[in-house]
Amino acid sequence: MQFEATEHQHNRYNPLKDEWILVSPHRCKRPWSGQTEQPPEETPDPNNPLRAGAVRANGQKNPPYTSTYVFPNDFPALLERVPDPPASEHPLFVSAPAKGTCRVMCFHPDSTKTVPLMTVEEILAVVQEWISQSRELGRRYVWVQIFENKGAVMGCSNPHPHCQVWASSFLPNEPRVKDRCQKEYYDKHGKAMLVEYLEQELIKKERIVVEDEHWVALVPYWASWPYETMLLPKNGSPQRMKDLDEDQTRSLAVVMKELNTKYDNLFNCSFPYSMGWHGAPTGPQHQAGDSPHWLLHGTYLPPLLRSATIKKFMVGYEMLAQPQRDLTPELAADTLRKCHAVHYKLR
Ligand code: H2U
Repeated sequence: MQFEATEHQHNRYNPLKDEWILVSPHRCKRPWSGQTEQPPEETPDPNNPLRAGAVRANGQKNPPYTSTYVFPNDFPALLERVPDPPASEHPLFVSAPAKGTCRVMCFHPDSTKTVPLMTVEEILAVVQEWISQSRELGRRYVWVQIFENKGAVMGCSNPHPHCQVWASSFLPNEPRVKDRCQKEYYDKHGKAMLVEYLEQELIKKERIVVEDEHWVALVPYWASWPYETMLLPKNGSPQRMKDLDEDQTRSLAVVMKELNTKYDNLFNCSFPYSMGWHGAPTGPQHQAGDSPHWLLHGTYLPPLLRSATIKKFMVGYEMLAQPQRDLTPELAADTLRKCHAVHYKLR
């Protein structure tokens, strides 16, 4: 019997995280059936605290903002001024200092305007604010994590379009592993892993969902979530968000709108996900261009599997062994690529 990636189970290697993913395509021989039952619409609370002019939990009033609006998280997981833990006395009981700051960033004054329903200009304002936040906080902190939790299924507390920015004095696990893996690849091959990866993907054209002159949105070869995608810049190898030029910034807004439109059209719902950005570490120890092993990239991690209400659970085998998926990344990319380019609410 000849091996067929669309038929036969196999492991795929994720070189960014030094992890394996089990792909079991024989479990879903039938392609996606087009099931689109309606999920409950997430109607924004008219008194939601992220709205322009709303009074937040700490009693402060938001200004009547008209574009993006950033404020300090009223319940921050990281504070700037706290005492350090004592030196560890045993190698199995190690603690380390953790300092930082947490901010909330509203994308738009209108609570119903999610990214795919925003104009390119409005999304551009979001991207510009991301660049400005990472530039400012990156002067002081080694890591600035921009992330968006979207949808109740992802634990998002508020449907108002927003993301969070957590800056920390330490390199968290995910970027620490990605830094190590990309460095090892660069030292061995003399080329950034993701630059080489994107070149290969552009030749193979099997997993691309959206593409323009400056950006590619693709389902990574090693994706764990059913419709996971990665946003990769084509030109200039930007290492950090602040390295993006004007054309790349605008193009990112266009590609984000197209990708998010396809996501919403996949199951006719406001597509839930966690997304965020990873680039070279920052802080006073780092200078522009000092991390040629890094390529800035965005990651979308959506949980939905078969419909607006049927999600993939990363439980049992995933928690105790390794991630497993039925749908191949190629089929996921093909299905997303074929989704309508105009949002279902705007047709
Ligand atoms: P989600 O992105 O997970 O929905 O979280 C929204 C954040 O907004 C959450 O971290 C903050 C919460 O602490 N928040 C405030 O800072 N002030 C408020 O009045 C409400 C929510």
